[in-house]
Amino acid sequence: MTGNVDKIVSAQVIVCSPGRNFVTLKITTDDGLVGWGDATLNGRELSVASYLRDHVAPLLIGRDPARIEDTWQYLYRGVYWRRGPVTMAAIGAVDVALWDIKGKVTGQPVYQLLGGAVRDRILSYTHATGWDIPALLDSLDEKKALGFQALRAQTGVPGLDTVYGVTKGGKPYEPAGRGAAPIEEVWDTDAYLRYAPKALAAAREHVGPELKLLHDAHHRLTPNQAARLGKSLEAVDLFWLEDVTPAENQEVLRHIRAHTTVPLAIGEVFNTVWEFQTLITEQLIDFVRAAVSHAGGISPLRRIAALADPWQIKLAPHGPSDISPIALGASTHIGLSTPNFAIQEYMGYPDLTNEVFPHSWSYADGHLHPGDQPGIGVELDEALAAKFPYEPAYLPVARRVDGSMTDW
Ligand code: EZ4
Ligand code: CO
Repeated sequence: MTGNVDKIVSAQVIVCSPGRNFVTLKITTDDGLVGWGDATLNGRELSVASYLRDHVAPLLIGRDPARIEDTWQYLYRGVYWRRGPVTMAAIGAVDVALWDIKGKVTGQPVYQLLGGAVRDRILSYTHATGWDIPALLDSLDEKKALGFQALRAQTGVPGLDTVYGVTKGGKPYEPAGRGAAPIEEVWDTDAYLRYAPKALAAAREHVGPELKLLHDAHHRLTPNQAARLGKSLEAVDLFWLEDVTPAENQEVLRHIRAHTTVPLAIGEVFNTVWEFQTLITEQLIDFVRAAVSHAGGISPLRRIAALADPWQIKLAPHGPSDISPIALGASTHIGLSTPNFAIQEYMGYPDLTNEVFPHSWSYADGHLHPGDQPGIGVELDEALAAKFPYEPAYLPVARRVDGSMTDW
């Protein structure tokens, strides 16, 4: 080590809304290197921006950008008030930005610094969505034609006007709605349970045995409803059934596991290894769905994957449109270099988002690759981003037919 240690000289937060809101962290070193991180938290963007601007950026100035792990520990252990989505999204942006800088310092893509590629390309899945079964089957065909070999299938439910994961009229699905307050949806789990098995059976019959089919129940079932749904879907041979129950109570997963072999995927709303500990060590899930940004960055997501590996549980990072192309890029470096990685969610981005975040990662034939640019390989076009200022937007909320609130 020479005496000439590099230092962080600025940490700026940029909130932009090219079609949807994104929070981006830009860390600059005194050598003029720039690292980018994603701090987007859907519907709570400004809270993470404030956490970073008001409480993290001042602490980063003067720190050595090479000390990624020490900075992570400092921001996690060093603040007393640890965990939670806002905190961890903020720390995640710092971690990814520092890995980006380390890649640029060494001239290596980040996956090389993580041990190098263990696979040639990263299996990805995207969303097929149709308001009714014929529309779902058309959507499956359309996504298959783009090369996808794994597809999440979601349909509308007769009697309901709005359903998670589904659009009417073939529009791309984007859960957050612009406006000063969340859209209120009416949800009926019984109606869903009457229809979803039919729709998924029709989807399997349509696509044949090989295509991987996934489904997201989005936290809406009781343990017993989940167990029954899992049993009824066994012949569909799902790649996974996601977020069957609200995951705060993890004990209920034991009941579900005892009754069905449908593979379970959980964890997009989790943000530390501690929320996965029981699920992993009791083998209550098959796939960890944490997002690189929301789980605190590359460093802790690799630790979660390492914990999962001996239980033969695989990493399948969250990758919806509310994860910016920076976090998606970071996720592809993990996917390429982590042995127990399974699949990356890839909803894709509108053209404008791809222009605002130029990136080296690419999609081809159902797979992603991070590219070989030093660092993460994604940046923000600040001049273009400035043309799209923040607009209030929220995820919907859901009420039961009697008007009471339920899980969205
Ligand atoms: O609802 O990203 O598996 N993917 C998902 C997503 C989440 C949104 C919430 O911001 O469940 O569509
Ligand atoms: Co999900």
